[in-house]
Amino acid sequence: MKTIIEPFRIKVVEPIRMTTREQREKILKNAGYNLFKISSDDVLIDLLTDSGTAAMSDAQWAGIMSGDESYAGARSFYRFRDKVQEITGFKHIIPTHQGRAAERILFGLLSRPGTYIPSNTHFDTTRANIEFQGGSAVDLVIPEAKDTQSLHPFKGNMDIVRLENFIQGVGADHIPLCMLTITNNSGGGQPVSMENIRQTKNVCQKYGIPLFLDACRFAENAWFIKLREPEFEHSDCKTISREMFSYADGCTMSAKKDALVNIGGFLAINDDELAMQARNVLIVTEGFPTYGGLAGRDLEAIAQGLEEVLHEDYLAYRIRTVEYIGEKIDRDGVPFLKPTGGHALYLDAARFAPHIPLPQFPGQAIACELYLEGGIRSCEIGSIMFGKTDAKTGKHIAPPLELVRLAFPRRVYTQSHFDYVAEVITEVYRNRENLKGYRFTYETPYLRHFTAEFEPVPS
Ligand code: P61
Repeated sequence: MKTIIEPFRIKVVEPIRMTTREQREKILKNAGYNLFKISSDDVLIDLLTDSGTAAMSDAQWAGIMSGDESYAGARSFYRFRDKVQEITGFKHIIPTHQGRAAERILFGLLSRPGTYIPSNTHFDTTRANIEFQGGSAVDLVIPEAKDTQSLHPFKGNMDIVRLENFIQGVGADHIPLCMLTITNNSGGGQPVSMENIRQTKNVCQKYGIPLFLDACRFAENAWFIKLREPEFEHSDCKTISREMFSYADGCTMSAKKDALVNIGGFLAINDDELAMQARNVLIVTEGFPTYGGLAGRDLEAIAQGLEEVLHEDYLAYRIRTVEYIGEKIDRDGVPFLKPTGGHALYLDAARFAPHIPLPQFPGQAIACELYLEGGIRSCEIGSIMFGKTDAKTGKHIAPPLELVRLAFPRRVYTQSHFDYVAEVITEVYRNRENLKGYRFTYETPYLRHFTAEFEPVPS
C-alpha cells in the first residue's frame, strides 16, 4: 500500500516559533504550570485541542466572502440548514455559537434536580451543563473502555445492560433524555458502532426516552463504522451518517470539530414543542433563530465544511495520521490508549509515570514536560479535568482513566510535524523517572482545568 498523503495543497502558511528550553521554563512557571494560560506564540506545535483549530479550505474562505449578513432569513442560514438536514434528517435546526451553547439550551430545558442523563461518556462541558441545572450526568460506557490496552473496535459503545438496569433503577420518568457521544472524546476518541446505536435506541424507545447524539465528531465515527463494521464496508460516509442520526431524536453539535470551522454549533431537534422552547431561549440569549450567535459567513463556512468532512480521502488521511503516530511511539514502548482513536493520541499517564500518585496529577507532569522538551502543547484529561475531592474526607476521587491528550487540528500539521511530536514523546518517556508531581495553588468549582494554577511538588 502506498503512503496515505495529506489530500490538499498548502496555499497560506503561518510561521511557528521555536523557543529554548530555558525560555519555556520561565513561560510555564509564569503560567502557573497551566498550559491553557500560555500564549500560543510560545507554542511550537499546538495539540491542546482539535476544536476550532481547523484550516479552512479555499471554498470555505470563499463562503466567508459570500456570507449573507441579513438579520433575518439570510440565505446563508438556509444553506446551512439544508446541509445539516441533508446529513442529519432532523426537523428543527437551531444555530448556536458553539457546542456548549446548544448544551446549555437543551439542558436548561430538560435537566433539573432529581433527573438523570445517561450517556456512554459525557464530555466535561456536557456534564457541567447538566450539573449546573441540578441534574446528574451518568456515564455507562462498556467496561473495555476503561482498559487502555483492550483492542475492542468500538470502545465508545454504551453498555446496553447497564443502561437498561439503570433506567429500571431510577425510573424512566426521571430520565428526560439519553445521550451518545460520537466519537467518545473523554474515552479516547473511540467510536460507537451502528449496532450499538441501534441497541441504545431500542432500549430508549422501550422506555419512551428520547435519544440525543453529541455529534461533534460524527464523520470520524462514520469512518470507523465503515472500516470496522462489515455491514458498512461498501457504504459511503454520508449514508452511514444519515443512518446514525436516523436513530436519534436530536443532537448537539460543536461545529468546531467535524464541520471544519473555527466557531459555531447547532442544536437539532425533531420534537416541535421542545424546538419552540429552545428557540425562545435562543432568542433571549444567543440571537434570532436564523443566525443564533453566528455571522452569516460562519453559517456558510459550516455548510461547506460539513460537505468536505465526509470526503473519504480526507477521513482516510485523518484517521491514518493518529494511527501513524501511535505505531511510531509503540515501537519505543510508550504506553498509550489503544486502538488509536479519531482525533487525538491519548498517552496513558498512569502507566507512563506510575511513580507519581494520582492526586499529584501524573498527566499534568507529562503535559508540562512535553512542553518543556519540545514546545508541544497537550491537554491533561484525567484527575485535573474529571477528578473530584470528596467533600467529607477531603480525599481525591480519580476518574477511570488518567490520560494526556494530543489532539490533532484538522488539515493543519504535516507528517514531519508528527514525526517530531513522536520524537519528543519518546524522549520524555525515556526520562520519565525525572517527572515530578504537581499540586493546586488555585482552583475553581466548574471546569477548573481552564483557570487552575499549580506548583511542582518538592521531592
Ligand atoms: C475539546 F479542555 N471539546 O475536545 P464547544 N462535546 C464534545 C466535545 O469534545 C466538546 C463539546 C461538546 C473540546 C473543546 C474543549 O474543558 C474543555 O464548541 C464531545 O467547545 O462548546 C468540546 O463544544 C463542547 C476543551 C471544551 C476543553 C472543554 O478540546
